[in-house]
Amino acid sequence: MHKKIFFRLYILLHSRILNIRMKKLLYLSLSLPFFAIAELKFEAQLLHKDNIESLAVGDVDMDGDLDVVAGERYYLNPDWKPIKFGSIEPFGKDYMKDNGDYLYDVDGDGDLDVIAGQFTLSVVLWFENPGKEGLLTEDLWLKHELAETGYKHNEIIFFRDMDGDSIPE
Ligand SMILES: [Ca+2]
Ligand SMILES: [Ca+2]
Ligand SMILES: [Ca+2]
Ligand SMILES: [Ca+2]
Repeated sequence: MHKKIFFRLYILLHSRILNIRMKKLLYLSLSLPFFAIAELKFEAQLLHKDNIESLAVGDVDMDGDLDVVAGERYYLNPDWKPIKFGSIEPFGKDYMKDNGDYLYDVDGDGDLDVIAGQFTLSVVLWFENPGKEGLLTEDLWLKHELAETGYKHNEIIFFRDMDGDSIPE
């Protein structure tokens, strides 16, 4: 299948139907993504092993690249070392009380904080990002209560714009 597409593309690029500019445009818009997709391969790598079921991706240290947050720890790109920023109680033998993480600048100071839902606690918590300099100490982040749900069994947490004002709830 790929050979057929490649052959047709090759014919079109070498035909007189298209002028040079159109050929260049076609080459850039079609062939590069085609080769990129054909070569795209993923390799799984272990960052850390625990019972957390949540994960969020964002630029935690504001250095321009994407980092990972999962449960009690964050992992900064590019060394991905696990750094503990909060404590989460276990829930049963195989779970922890955290049931969903989202990165959002809760306090509006420019850095991404962590919003964390809880299985058996009625609160939604948020952890305050100490900022680029503060992250260097690798201390635990300040924990705050974001919302009281009134329920002691919350299966999952979603962070979506419910009323269309571009601000998630
Ligand atoms: Ca980063
Ligand atoms: Ca913030
Ligand atoms: Ca902050
Ligand atoms: Ca909203």
